[in-house]
Amino acid sequence: MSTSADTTAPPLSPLPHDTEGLKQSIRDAMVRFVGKDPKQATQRDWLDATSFAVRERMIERRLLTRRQFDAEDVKRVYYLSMEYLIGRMLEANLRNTGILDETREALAQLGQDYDEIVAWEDDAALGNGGLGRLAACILESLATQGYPGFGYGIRYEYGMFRQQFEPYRQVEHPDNWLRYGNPWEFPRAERKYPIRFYGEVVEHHRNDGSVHYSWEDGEQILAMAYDYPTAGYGRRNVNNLRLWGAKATRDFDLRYFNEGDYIRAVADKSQSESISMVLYPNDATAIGKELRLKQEYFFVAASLHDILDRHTELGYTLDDLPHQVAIQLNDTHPAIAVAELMRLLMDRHGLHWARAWELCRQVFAYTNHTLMPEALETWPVDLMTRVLPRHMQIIYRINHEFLEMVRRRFPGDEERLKRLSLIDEEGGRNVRMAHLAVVGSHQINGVAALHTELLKQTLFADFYQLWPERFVNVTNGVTPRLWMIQANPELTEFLGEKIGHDWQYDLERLRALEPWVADPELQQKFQQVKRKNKERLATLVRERTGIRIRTDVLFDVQIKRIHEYKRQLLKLLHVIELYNRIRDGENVPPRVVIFGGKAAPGYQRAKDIIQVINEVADVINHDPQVGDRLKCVFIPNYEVSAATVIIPAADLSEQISTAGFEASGTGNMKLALNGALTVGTLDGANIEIRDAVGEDNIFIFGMTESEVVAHRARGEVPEAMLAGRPALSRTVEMIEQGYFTCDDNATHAELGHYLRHQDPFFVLADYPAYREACERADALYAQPECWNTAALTNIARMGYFSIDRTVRDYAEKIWDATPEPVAPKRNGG
Ligand code: F55
Repeated sequence: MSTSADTTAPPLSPLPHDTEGLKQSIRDAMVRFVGKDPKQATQRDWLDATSFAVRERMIERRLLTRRQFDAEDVKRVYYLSMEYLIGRMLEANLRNTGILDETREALAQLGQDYDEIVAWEDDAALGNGGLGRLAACILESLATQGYPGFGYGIRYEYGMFRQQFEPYRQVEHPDNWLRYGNPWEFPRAERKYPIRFYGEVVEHHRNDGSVHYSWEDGEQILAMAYDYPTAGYGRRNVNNLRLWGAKATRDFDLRYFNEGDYIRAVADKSQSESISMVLYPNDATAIGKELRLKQEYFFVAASLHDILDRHTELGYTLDDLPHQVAIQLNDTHPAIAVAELMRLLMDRHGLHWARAWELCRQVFAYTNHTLMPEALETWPVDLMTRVLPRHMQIIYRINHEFLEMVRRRFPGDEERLKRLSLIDEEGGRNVRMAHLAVVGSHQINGVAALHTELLKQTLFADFYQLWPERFVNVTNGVTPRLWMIQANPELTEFLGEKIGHDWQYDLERLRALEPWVADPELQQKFQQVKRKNKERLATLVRERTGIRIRTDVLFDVQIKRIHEYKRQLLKLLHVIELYNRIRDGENVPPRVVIFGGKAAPGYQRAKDIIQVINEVADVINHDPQVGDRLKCVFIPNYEVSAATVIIPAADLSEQISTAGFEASGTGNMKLALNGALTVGTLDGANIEIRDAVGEDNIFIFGMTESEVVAHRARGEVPEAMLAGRPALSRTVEMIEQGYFTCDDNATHAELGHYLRHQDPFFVLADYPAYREACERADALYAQPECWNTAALTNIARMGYFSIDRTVRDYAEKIWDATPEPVAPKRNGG
């Protein structure tokens, strides 16, 4: 199959990629797009003008990439995700387009400071945490490796909230990231699809006896496409991220206008446009809100409509779908796609159930990111019936056919049927979206080896028994372009001098560093790089918190969403113990402890943890007896752009979740790649990191997953762990007695009580082992040669955790897709 598109002739004459040409483009853009005299321009104006100059060059390559894909018989990969945690786009786009140095120089010649200009850009924070950042890394890698990958998501007008402390408690401020417009997006007014909600299903009986269904009435809104080009690094491939924004339909407006109710019409318009208004800031609990269900269906329906349109526009038939299209579901958030594709294939294209189902299953695959019961999405049958009546019908039919099959394989096993059913009948009837995703997919993957094993043994055990071949592991990864080349330019240069640049495309090549990890000269350089990065971070800390930190001590970093299972409290107990030992006159090795992360606004326990960390930090940081031997900072508003400053400065990476709860983690990979040593539990990808870097180069501690299960079964009171542990007892007492607060004893008392009597994630039980692991870290840090050897060994052995390997795993194990590079690996125009 091929179209007659001319793949060679550029759509327009290519733009120059040298400094002079860029300078000209930036100056032109300032006048033509920003509308300003360069003499009057602000730094934000320069940001916009520069962005326009880059985007011109990207869109050129985007059109060529598209032409090539259309002309060749390539299988396309569609990534459906409610979240993309992208961060700032200018630097990423410059870097991947290969014109960063030239643009820096062009701006300098225009009298502008590049670093100051890029800092004006707001992060695109269209995600909560790991899941959203993974989606962004995957898109970048698809483009870099030349895969025909397309991202679909929602253009939230408000992204992840901005976090402030007032002065200790988290307060959320809206993230109005689009308020000054966005130079990176291409609004596609012609790519608008009507999306229906509510209404009813009408049965049509045909003469041949067959029954057909249509979904009618209800409300319609429009999904309009906004395209964000995504450039590959060192290649000319530019892929597309298509985000949907909600628009009221004209018809909908007219109805009221005709009745003369102008105000009502305008008000309703903004109500229907509210679907894409805001990202739900929850990272670990399902959101049982009607608006959330509508968001999910809205972006899924628009995306599938778009996918099928493109498929048919290219001249393919529905029978070609499995050969041309792979759709990856990023968690269950887009799982309604299974029912939607069935609806489209049957109600719109007239396929029979069996054929439609076959196609569906060959197209979809599902990535699971959590085992935690409270994070598993279920929707009340009543709600689903009201909002998506046809989909509910289809889900019933899918369930019926599925359970019939199970009955044949396991006759008389009613309990099994209940466990497997797409409908949970306990406590009201609810649709289990994970079950819908599993039955509708040909492959289901976990995101780290342990996680996938646990999926098979627990959450999906019954499904695994039915279809063992459908379950695969794809361990997460991170993009070295953002998390090394951009975040750590000095380390990048240092690596370049020693081992060249091949690792940028094939991270396994970092291994070439291994013969030199103990080399004194290399170690000295590495230490200099770390120190510079610490100074960069110290500046950010001073700007954001007013706290001054020294840069000649161990930087101990825990950056991630705040959650009980991630155990920020475990780190806090250690900080308090260090404080006590310093006050007792002990000679404790100096350190700076850095926290960063947001709490879901409705997650009171997480918010209490933030407050108490801030209060403890305040006491410690102002105690003259402590001085600069211990500092504790909670950096407000942790986001991608802050992560790129924090991660390269870290010595110690805290990955201390209760074993069995962190599906994978990806911060663990970013930190180790930048030469931080991990103190961690045997959880998620920590296990694979240990296997890669070697036991001597990581500080593993605490209960294993099976020990956690056994410990829980024993049902001991957490308090019992305090017996014979005077230092830990004192720490807990100080919290519960309000030592660190002048006005909020209640929160502290409550948190102390929680540790003593509930402690659902075994902070107290793991504390002794954790403390001991931290001491091992201190002891190693006291021997710089040994520490640096271990840190450099970590870097050399992190190749496996490249997102490029992850994406190749998906391509081979799940998508059956091959790369289609537009040009050989080389930067430039
Ligand atoms: C977002 C929305 C909802 Cl409703 C539920 C969860 C989330 C979310 O952000 N989850 C998330 O970030 N999960 C994380 O995914 C990472 C990538 O696979 C893992 O590394 C990490 O272990 C997992 O917690």
